[in-house]
Amino acid sequence: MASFKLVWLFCLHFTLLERPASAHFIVNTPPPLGNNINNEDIAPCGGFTPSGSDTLTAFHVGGDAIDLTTLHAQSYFDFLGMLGDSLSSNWTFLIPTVEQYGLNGFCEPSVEVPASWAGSNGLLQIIQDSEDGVHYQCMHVNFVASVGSPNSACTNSSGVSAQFATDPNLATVDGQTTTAAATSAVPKTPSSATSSAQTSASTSPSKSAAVPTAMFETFWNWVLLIGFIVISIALLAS
Ligand SMILES: [Cu+2]
Repeated sequence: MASFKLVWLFCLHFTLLERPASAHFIVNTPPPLGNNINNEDIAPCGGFTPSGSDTLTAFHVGGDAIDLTTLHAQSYFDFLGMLGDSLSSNWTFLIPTVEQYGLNGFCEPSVEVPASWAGSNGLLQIIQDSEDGVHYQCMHVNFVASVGSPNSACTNSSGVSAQFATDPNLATVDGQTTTAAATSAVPKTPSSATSSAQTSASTSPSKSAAVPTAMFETFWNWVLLIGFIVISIALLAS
């Protein structure tokens, strides 16, 4: 019986303490400031701070590709940008909120920023709202004139789809005051969204506090945890 207890505690240890960190989303192009799955809930840039020594990636104001890998079967994404890297000015919404389905590759092939940004450095920000919270990533870029050439690496994995939608939770998180523009007359697949209607939609530059990472993401994780505890107590008391 004692050896069984040991084996049980060994399993318990790996189940509760060594669980792999839950993953959220990864930015492939343009390269993000950094990617740390454990800090991805920290606004505004997933725990990273832009600096003057960052390597900047050219981003065409007339439309350029943003290539993601998402590890959630369903989530909402907001795409924002700002001039400079002080994080003190307002973020500008680049396209309406996107609701996305399916795992792995997700491509926004042509995201536009205001034409007047050409020639300046700035930041792009992506916010994901998924079942386990709100996650952030930023990219440090230099905005350049004209339209980017299509990026062949930026593709949707099979089964991936997306549409413009309204997410009340994201609207609260990022201070988006109107969702009307996001729901009318938008293409089924957001590929060449206009940016004019969505610029300067943010009235509140402050982000709400980051949502703490949930150790146990779903109901079934809780069931598993409680089951382990009950059985462990019964074993140890026997
Ligand atoms: Cu996640």
